[in-house]
Amino acid sequence: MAGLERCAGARDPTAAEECAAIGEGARIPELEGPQPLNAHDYERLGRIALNPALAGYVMGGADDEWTLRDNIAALKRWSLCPRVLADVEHVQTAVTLLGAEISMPLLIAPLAFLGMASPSGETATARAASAQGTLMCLSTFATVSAAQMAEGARQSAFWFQLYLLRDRGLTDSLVEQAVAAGASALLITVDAPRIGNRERDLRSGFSIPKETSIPVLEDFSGRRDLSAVDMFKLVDPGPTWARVEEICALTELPVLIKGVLAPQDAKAACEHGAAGVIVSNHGGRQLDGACASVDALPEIVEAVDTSVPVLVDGGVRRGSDVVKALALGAEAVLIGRPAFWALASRGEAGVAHLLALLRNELELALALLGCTRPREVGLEHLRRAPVGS
Ligand code: FNR
Ligand code: LAC
Repeated sequence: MAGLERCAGARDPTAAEECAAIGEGARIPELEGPQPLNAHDYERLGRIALNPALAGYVMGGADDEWTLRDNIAALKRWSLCPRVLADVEHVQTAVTLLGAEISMPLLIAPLAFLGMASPSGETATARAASAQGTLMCLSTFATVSAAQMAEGARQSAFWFQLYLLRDRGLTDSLVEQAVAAGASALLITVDAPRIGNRERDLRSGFSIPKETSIPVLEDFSGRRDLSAVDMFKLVDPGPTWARVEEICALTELPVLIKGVLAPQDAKAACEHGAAGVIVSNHGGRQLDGACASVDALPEIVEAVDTSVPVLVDGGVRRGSDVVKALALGAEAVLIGRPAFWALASRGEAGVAHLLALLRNELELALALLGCTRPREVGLEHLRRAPVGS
């Protein structure tokens, strides 16, 4: 499809205008059309590639979207303080996380319904992540089962994201299926006992067409188009840490708890068997007014005191955002929406390209900061940006 002509036919006029500004730039052979240079370009392309209701589901947050915006703003409230003459001829981005080496401290967060962005959504995303030396987290609300994804994305390491469902037998069987399919970690999302109030979806009538396969629903008879609210009726609002312990006892895999903002909960996660904590407010999609995830990070890092790795997500769009998260004590970050946009606009090649762009940005940010590897970044590299900046 011709790039800029495609922008002209876009369904979202603002996105079309912004997309035209991307221009042709340096060409990436396997990508047609406007050449994205960064995650923002992918957002513009993704917004025109998807129908408005699905694009709204992806970009949206809860209520007035304060937390959604604050995730981005909070990263900008920090500025970087580089060191010089530090011999940065050889900079490497690879890190070891839970015993496995990945090419950079950046993973793809769990994202529901990736098959609505591109026909082989989850599989393509897993392959792209693996090709770039990192991994993706497969959502409970994926459009393929863990076994199907593993079949299509052989050799691709992945983590499995678990929602604690009302049906405990089904929840346990999801864990078994993920283990059998070769997941290398589980992450239990705990910030969504109910779905947040997403008014974009209410206005647009966003729904998951009945033709879209959602394996976790396969037992449901009389399937119709479903809203995200319908999907969350599967999720148990009742579990406590005891249920986390039960899940930990089901598997040898490391279990991480995703969606923690309070240091007390991070401590509790460690006490109840978690192998890691993911500081997250679900990309601003749950409790609006919740603090930005990077603002919650330092106290959580202090609370767990190196006993387990702390990861963070929300608003990461640049390599310089990654180094800020590292400086605040995160071992790695996850990206959500940018991967959805890249998949929607350019499929597997787009996701791989987005990850390559972010890794290059990270490598450059490390060099310019005076660091040769991610672990060298520390609080000494951060300053509070002047108020109002
Ligand atoms: C999500 N997120 C999410 N989280 C989760 O634990 N299970 C899931 O199925 C989903 N699904 C999902 C769909 C879409 C469209 C979005 C945008 C987000 C939350 C996700 O894992 C992550 O926490 C945020 O997306 C991170 O914020 P950014 O990077 O999108 O700003
Ligand atoms: C979301 C889910 C599915 O945020 O986690 O839409």
